[in-house]
Amino acid sequence: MLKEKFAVLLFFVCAVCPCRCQMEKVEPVSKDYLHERKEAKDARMAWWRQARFGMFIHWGIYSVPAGKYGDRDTYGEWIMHNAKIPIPEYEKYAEQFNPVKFDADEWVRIAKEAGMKYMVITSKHHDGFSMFDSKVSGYDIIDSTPYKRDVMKELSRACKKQGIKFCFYHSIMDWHHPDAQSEDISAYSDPDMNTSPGERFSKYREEYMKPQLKELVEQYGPLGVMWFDGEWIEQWTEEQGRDLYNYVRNLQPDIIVNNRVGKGRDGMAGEKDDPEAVGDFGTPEQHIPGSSLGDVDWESCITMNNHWGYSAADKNFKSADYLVFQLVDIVSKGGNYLLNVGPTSEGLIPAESVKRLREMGKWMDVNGEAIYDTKPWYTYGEGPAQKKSGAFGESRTKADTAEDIRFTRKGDTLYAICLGEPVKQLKIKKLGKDNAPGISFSDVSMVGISKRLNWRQNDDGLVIEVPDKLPCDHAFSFKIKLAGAGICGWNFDKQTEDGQIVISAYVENFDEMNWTDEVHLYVNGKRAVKKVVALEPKSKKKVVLKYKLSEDGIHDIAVGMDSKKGLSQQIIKPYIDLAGKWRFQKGDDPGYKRPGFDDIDWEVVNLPAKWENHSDYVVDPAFGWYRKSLVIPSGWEGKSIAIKLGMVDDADESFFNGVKIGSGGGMPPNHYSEWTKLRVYKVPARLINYGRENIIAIRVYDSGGSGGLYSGPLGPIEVLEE
Ligand code: FHN
Repeated sequence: MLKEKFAVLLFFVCAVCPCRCQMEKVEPVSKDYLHERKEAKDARMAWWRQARFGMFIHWGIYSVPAGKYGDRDTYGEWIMHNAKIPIPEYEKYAEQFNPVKFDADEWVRIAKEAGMKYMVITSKHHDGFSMFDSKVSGYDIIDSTPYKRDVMKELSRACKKQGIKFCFYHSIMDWHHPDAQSEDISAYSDPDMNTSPGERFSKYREEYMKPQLKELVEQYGPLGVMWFDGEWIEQWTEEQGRDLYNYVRNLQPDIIVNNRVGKGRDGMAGEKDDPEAVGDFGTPEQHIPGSSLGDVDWESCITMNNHWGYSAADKNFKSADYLVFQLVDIVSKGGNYLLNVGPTSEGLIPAESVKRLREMGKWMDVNGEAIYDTKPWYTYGEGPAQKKSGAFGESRTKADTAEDIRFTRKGDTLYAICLGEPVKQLKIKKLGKDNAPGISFSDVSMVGISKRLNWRQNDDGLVIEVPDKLPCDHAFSFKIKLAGAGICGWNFDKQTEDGQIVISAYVENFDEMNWTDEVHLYVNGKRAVKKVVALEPKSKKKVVLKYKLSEDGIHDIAVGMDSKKGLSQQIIKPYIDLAGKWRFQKGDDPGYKRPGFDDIDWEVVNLPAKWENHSDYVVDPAFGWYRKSLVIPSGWEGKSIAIKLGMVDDADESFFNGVKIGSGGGMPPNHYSEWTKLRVYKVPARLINYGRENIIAIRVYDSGGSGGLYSGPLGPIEVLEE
């Protein structure tokens, strides 16, 4: 308070003093937003959680070379770094950047008609070029290009006019700013310019990055989201992230900031399970989590082809069918879908992207209610595709049979979205009396068709009569009114070292009267645990069931009520997790795979952490051999096992007791498909020493030496029937 009084006094003194002395600017007291109350965060995030679908735009002067440099045309927005283009030469692209065909209203209309509710555009990518009017930098669209128009002003206005939330992407890493250089990011030919440890970086942060963020908020705000990136550089820390988070929230208190403001992202999976990590939502990249992340806010950002920035030669576009599938899969798991476009240097969104967005828009016009403002159901879905390849991030496999279902819910309305064309009848297994004991339905219809549908709930599924003519393509949403009370779903949470299993059963009462009943845990078909549960009208509860498994081997567990026990799940005892301590050695030697090889003085590393921290695009310490010894219980005698290795970039060769069990990638790998491929290798029983030590040896190597990425999951070992 005193400080403000002094400032006002000083103002009057100087206002009249001819010397026009430098007025001491009184910085407003900055508020701490790192410990925000849940209600306040919920209110701030509400629009974002309802939106579910946004447009990501990677646009910059890298669209001028459009992926081509020298004899390679596979570059994208990283062309300056990957083609090692010296700064003076790269700056020339700005002089050629003249997007005369740019039409802000058209871009926003394309996003809006696709069903997107917000737009996140690159204000500055890693190349350091500012695509907005910055007084802090001359390396921007106004001062360095012949175009000289403030495209961000036009876009923010068009978004406002059309009711789309305008948001910015901003890169912390900056290859162009002399104070942001570092050993591994050295773009200047003059070696002195390439080292800016500590103090020079903080100068970049305080005197360049923060002032630019202020310009973005003040010149184009209010903004929806500030989407940071490039946080993996060693100069950046979680502490700086917390400070920057507060700085941006103080500029605009209701802005949303992603977790890449700090170090909360773990590689491409996007989310460290550290609730303290700064940032409002997780950011899986080119990846869709295998299941719902509960009430964690997350958003998958995904390219339409293989590049974020415009790369003329890259025609590897995903189909509209696949894009609709990704949207439904993501929303059924409680996430947002940020789908990318890479406009040309003329200012056009590529025709292939526009065509697919239009197709998605037609689908959203019919099915939007099953997407917007929905929450995940207790289980995200069912169907063969799920079994076939686990998480869907890894490849272009698509769930597309009529048995592949995704669920979303809005209050006591459940949407069952069918990912393949149902003919005559559709059976939803997870809504059968067995699988959802006590739960019933009062009405079933199809989104896009007004008339009510005939249905019956059998023990093994809810069977719906499907109309002959379907209201749309790609995926089909059934609207189901929930009634009754009972078990909506259950989840195997964990198994402790000593074999105690912990299961959560989700019980809900959709009716207007009180409800009481028993929830049972069945182990190998026998009732092992029972719990009495009472629920008031329209309420729900999580019921935790615990049981100690005695025998080693495969156990069937199921949760149910009065002898109605639904889908069972196999639990393997003991639980052998491959995550954890492994021995690591760089380099390559054929002896490294041999079971008897003495690896005692190899480095002990933690997996997958060592790999996940490897996601910084530099050639790297993570390539080499990994070995782990493990005892396979004699209780599994004669059984083959499956080993899950997650996603390796670009290539791996894996051995069990010295025998090759699988490999992914290879030379030259098509790294855009390989690094998203989940490795699951089978080990036939004949290779296994039951009750004794076995050795897994993995060689992880890279193709172009231009770095790579990796993320879990790793294990647990699965026991196969045969
Ligand atoms: O390096 C960037 C990449 O160019 C692109 O911007 C993506 C989008 O999420 N993020 C970084 C890679 O994680």
